[in-house]
Amino acid sequence: MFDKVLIANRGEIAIRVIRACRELGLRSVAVYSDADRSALHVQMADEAIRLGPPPARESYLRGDIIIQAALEHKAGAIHPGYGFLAENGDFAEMVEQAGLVWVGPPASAIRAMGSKTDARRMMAASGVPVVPGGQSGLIDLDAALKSAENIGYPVLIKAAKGGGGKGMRIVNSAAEFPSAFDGARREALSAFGDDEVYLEKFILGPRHIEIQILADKYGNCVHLFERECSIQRRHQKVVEESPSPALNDRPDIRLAMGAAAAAAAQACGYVNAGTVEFLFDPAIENFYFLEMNTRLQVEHPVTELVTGIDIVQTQLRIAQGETLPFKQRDLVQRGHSIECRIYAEDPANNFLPDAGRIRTLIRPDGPWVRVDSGVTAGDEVGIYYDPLVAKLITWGADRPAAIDRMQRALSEYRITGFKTTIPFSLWMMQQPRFRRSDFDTRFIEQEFKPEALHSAGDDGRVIAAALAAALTAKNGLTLKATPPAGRDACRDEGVNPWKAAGRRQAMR
Ligand code: MV4
Repeated sequence: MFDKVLIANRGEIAIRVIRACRELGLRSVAVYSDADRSALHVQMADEAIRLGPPPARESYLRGDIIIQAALEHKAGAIHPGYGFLAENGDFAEMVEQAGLVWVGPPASAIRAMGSKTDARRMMAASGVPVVPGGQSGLIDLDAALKSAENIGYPVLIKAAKGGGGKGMRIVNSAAEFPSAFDGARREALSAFGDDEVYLEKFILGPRHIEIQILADKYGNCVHLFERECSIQRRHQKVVEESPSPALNDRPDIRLAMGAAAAAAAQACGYVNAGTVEFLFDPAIENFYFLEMNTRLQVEHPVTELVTGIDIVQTQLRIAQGETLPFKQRDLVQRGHSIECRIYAEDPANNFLPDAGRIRTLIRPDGPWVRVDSGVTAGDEVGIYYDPLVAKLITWGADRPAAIDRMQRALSEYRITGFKTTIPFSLWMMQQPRFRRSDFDTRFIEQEFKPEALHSAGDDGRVIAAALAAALTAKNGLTLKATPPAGRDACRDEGVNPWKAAGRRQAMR
């Protein structure tokens, strides 16, 4: 049906899709902005096309140029990855109107789930549990106040076109309501161009658990079980895992959530890969539909490692018109998988985004360790795009084994040139509450103090980086040096960066 795929994305996810294409014998076409001219995804693809200047508006968001490029280069399909144009219903429609295959859900499903109020209504109508609240969008204060009284405080005001936590307001009493309502509407208008908001009962201390689904064009739909995504910071996920330890002694809830997700997908005529997000209230063991993400997600690898299903390959096969190659009864969760997102941010300084050229890059390796990365030594990590530089994923026979392996892998990881969240992830893996699965979406704000990363010795990373920097300066090495630059510099001096003082302390 198609034998060449244009990947309308960059970084690690573009590479992830290129790899799936190659494994399936499909040719790949990369696109790039001027900032990414020599990026890894451009080198790895069979062909590459320049889009425009670095800003996303002038490059990765230029749907018109991307479709034109696909046609000119005779790609038969477009895979959007995540972000950029992935959840743009108009773009999905334009792709198909151009006679290309869209490797994603129908534009109608993207649009249906883009309106949180429509999605809520649709889910409630198909028997999927939703958070108690109003069934429609609100613009009238008196009606909203009445609705809030009915629901009972605390209530949460959310933007109808929102998602990802922007424009939400918690309201504890009627007295606070009017100003919160105004504020939420103003924020919704400026962020999403629409001031419609709606109300939900505020669930205190929930866990965020989501279900991966796959649906083909013939009405077959399966779920690939759940991912635990409660470890977030300002609505940015940091650690994800599968299965969710919150459901380990509740296989009945896991089953019900999976069935609800498949029902949700079927309710909106879903095709391809998608994720249904739920809030799980551990206090009463209830779960509620939150929203549906109509794209491949960043954290898909943990599901791949516990189910053995290649989600991206399956996306491409579904788009080719194949029927799902497995049934629900063929699918099981085996062992445990964890992902740590590695961001170019300084965790000791309020996670401020950092930028710079990668001087040293040593990736962890070894059994049951996977690194999905979009960068290589010498690359400039800039300010134009998402600060995610890599995802480190481990698998273990059980959760403690996966966490121990993650800790081991994190302790091997060396990135210098800018600050990363590696030390933060290392801190997280050592937290007793994390290890006990005693956490909810508030964990980081409750437990993390930047001082935790300044503790004596840390893990030698600082020492190795300082040594590498000093020696690089002394020897006048060019910074474009191949990966072992920093390490060889250390080794020349008889210093082993893994044995630097204090590193043992970081290990449990
Ligand atoms: C909620 C909630 C509590 N009660 N809805 C945040 C992102 C958006 N997708 C929905 N979010 C929430 N909705 C009700 N009725 C708490 C959150 C929330 C949250 C959800 C998932 C993961 C992290 C979170 C952090 C803060 C708040």
